[in-house]
Amino acid sequence: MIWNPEHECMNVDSLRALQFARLKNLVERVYNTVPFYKEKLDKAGVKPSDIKCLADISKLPFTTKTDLRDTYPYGLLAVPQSEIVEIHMSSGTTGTPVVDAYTAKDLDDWAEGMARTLSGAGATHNDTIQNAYGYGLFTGGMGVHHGARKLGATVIPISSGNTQKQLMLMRDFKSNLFTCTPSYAMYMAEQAKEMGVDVKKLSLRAACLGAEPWSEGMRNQIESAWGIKAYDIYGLTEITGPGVAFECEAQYGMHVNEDLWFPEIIDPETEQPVPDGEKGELVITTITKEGTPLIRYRTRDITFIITEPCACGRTTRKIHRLFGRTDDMLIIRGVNVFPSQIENALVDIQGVEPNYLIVVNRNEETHLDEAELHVEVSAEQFTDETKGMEALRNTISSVMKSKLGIMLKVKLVEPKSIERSTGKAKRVIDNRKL
Ligand code: DLL
Repeated sequence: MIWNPEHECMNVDSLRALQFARLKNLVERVYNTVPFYKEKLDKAGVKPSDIKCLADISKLPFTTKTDLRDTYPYGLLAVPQSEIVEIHMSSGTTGTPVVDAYTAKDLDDWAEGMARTLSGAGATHNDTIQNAYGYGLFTGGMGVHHGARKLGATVIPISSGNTQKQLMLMRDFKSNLFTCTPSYAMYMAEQAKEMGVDVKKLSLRAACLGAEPWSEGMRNQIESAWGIKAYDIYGLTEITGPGVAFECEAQYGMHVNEDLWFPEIIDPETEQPVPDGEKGELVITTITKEGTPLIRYRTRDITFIITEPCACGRTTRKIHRLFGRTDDMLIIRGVNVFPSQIENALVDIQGVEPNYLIVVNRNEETHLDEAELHVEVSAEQFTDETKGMEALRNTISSVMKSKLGIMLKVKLVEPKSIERSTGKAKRVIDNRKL
């Protein structure tokens, strides 16, 4: 179902005109109200009046995560604090959180983005949505919640974890759709099997999964384990949260809610825009945001704009499933490796689970990087017989060599020995002191 045909199926010229009007208004607003932006634009020699068409967006300077940290907590507010009704934040590696502050109108836009997202997965006001994203400062829980309220569905705010109760409520309240990270969806299915619960007998039709990279292979596994359709959804705290982009029934690429969040793809090195269809870093401008608007925010996420029109009828542009983040990319002996590539390769190998951990060390003597890939063997395959395990290890090694171009030391570990996550899974332990 298309939640908002007026905006989601808008004539493209009208959509560009709307985006331009909103962009112009945004630049004027922040220039006049946020000293940080006035300084940034002055330094770049750009005045709001220089924005004469949508393409002029490329004249504007980028905003980065460091800018957000440097202005913590409220340095980017574009409205009086009395107008802020909710805040969220995420903490990253340095510990200083990045903050997103919302006015009532911002919450409404967020709910709109999420209502479109849930509708994209087929949800209607008749459905019961079990929300297993974490509630709190993380945007997953509240984002789905606001969207489900707008849709008029019944929302079960169970939050993440407590798998036994998740399964019980799915059964008792006949949940039709659930939302969580892909790794938690896998884990729940695994637990259900152990508890003797047949999840295919539940009333579930679909799941909206995101907040971490996952692969097509993982999608297939989740869909067949649950007997549902699994949809990819995307967003980030800085840019409001989930609801920025979502998959429709075509399940190929995520429609960006671009009347609210304007996307660009740039080459992360040269910082120049790349043509549609070419991979690069996603940059987003929050064209309607009031609380903490962001101009040309560098997401660090790698994707491309899909050029073919979508059969679903939406005219909003789609981004491809994410390839990873520029800052999660491991450079092992000069070769760029994304954890999601490893997952993609693993799902095709018989006898292993897509549960893995990459441990990277730097050899003290040779100063070379050594990556060890810990892979869980499936319960059916696991034996004490060394020959069989040795053969499996060799298979994984050679698949990695041919798909990633590097030799990884492979360590097979016992079924269920890699820590499970009810939120975002941790895939990399980097012990290098870089
Ligand atoms: O993860 C928001 C969210 C919640 C999205 C629920 C989807 C569902 P953050 O914690 O700020 O916000 O993390 C944002 O997670 O920049 C991506 O690197 C990654 N990410 C989010 N969705 C996807 C996805 C939420 N579908 C960061 N595929 C983003 C791959 C994703 N990576």
